[in-house]
Amino acid sequence: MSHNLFDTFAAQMRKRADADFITTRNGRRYSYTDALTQSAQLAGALTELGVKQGDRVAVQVDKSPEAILLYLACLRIGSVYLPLNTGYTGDEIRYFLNDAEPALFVCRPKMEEQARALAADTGCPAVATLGHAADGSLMDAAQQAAPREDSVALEKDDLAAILYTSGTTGRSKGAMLTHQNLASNSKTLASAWHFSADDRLIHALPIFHTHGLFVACNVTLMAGASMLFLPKFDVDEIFAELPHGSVLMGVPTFYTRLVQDERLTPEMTANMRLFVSGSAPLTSETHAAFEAKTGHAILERYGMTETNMNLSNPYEGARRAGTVGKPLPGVEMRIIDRENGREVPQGEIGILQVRGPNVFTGYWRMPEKTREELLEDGFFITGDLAMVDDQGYVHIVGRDKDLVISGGYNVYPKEVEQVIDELDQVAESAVIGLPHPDFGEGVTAVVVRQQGATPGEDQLEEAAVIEHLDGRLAKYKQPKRVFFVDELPRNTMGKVQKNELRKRFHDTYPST
Ligand code: MLC
Ligand code: AMP
Repeated sequence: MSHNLFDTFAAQMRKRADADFITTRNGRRYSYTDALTQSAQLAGALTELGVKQGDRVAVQVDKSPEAILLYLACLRIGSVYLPLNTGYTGDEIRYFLNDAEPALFVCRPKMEEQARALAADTGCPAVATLGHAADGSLMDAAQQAAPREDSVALEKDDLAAILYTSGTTGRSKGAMLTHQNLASNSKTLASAWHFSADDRLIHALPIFHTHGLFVACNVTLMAGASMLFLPKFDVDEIFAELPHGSVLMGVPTFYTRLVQDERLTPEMTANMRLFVSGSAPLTSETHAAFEAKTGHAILERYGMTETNMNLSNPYEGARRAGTVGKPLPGVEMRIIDRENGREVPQGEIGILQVRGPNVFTGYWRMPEKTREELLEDGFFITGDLAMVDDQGYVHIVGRDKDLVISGGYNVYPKEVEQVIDELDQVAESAVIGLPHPDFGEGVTAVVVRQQGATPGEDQLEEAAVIEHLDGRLAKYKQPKRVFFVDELPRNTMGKVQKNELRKRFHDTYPST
């Protein structure tokens, strides 16, 4: 029996043949039959471009239905889908191409020249383009290609995708996700959240991360439901679609923006059956305000790139604010005391570890990193601090890892610090996350100037630091503010005390 995830989806696609799979606000529509035929055409194009089973296909394209068809085409031929944030700069992309050695790099038409140069530098043999209006050389090739109606037979542990997550050392790690990882999690979620063919998901997330790609699209495919694709989150477009949708999935910033709008009412959301939040903590205040304004309790769940979704509040039963619910069926969890490595008693805080068919197989070509985080008994160390309350609900109370989550995007301080430290006038820097009313946490840099730099015209200022980062790091990683201090606070071991900095600059981004 083949474990190709495409086959599971294809069974639904054939059943739901004429039904909408993806529609857009400007009138584009792909039925499930279209998804079958066009993914076969794209699979044909991939084959003609030289992509084989096991090859990586790096994809940095704008959000479009065709990008999802490309993902399906990759599954069909057993190649490994490798989506990249559209915000990544050339330097960032170079790293991923070098590391993953893809057989093909699919880019936006306007980036073709730069992409070809990067591909040449990194030894990537082929480049194709895909635009948001179904344009580009990949779509041309798909029209001419002999379709591949088949799907290759695969084992459970064959890779379906590699998603890069930033690393604490500043080097991004490619999380290897198998067909089984994705299949098991999407089945579990579709059932836990009562997805059916009648659902219409309002899709406003980016499609290069777990949330918008796997949670949203795989669950839709698993249920034979349909999705309305919005290019990005836009409050007006959400309100235009809420009366016609049934489910919305979002990061907390979606909900903090929606609750501030007077259009959010029970009538506006009367057609909706479910609002899901994840990727970052949803505050109890936002949960309560949303419920007060709509009558809907947001369902908060917890996941990671490496594991897909692990914990969820219940569909039926209390969805408790400030908690991420309980382990999903098939997922095991334990909370470990960092000092003695033992499980903590209920009610105490420790490091959350998870195990299950959803958990990845390791980091691409990083066996040591894999061993550090994925234990021999199969448990994965999430790096999040958690506590189970007396009703069995899990609270994520903090992070044991030096990570900032801004608007649902992860930013590893080390990566930003390294680029700031390249400046001659910088002695050292520390990047921290501070409470931010819109993004949850705001990336903030605290910089020590080189000694000898005297106040005056040449002195390094905030704008020059930001300017240096611009073009080197994706916009969302760039600090919203930069502060200068004479020295960084350190503990007796010489380690920078980021907690002290977080206290000192706590009120940098006041709520308005
Ligand atoms: C945009 N900007 C951000 C930002 N998004 N800055 C910090 N953090 C972010 N997340 C920048 C813009 O470039 C712009 O800069 C300025 O901030 C204001 O932009 P905006 O117009 O307000 O942003 P918007 O386009 O509305 O985007 C905000 C957002 C978006 C929250 C809607 O970031 C988003 O869709 N986030 C979702 C991320 C996600 O999918 N995470 C899932 C990861 S998977 P300037 O200077 O040009 O004005 C995962 C696992 C799991 O975590 O459990 O799900
Ligand atoms: P990523 O590496 O982008 O997949 O991000 C995973 C991280 O997002 C987790 O380790 C958590 O720190 C965080 N996260 C995801 N969902 C939640 C949630 N509901 N509450 C708090 N943190 C979350």
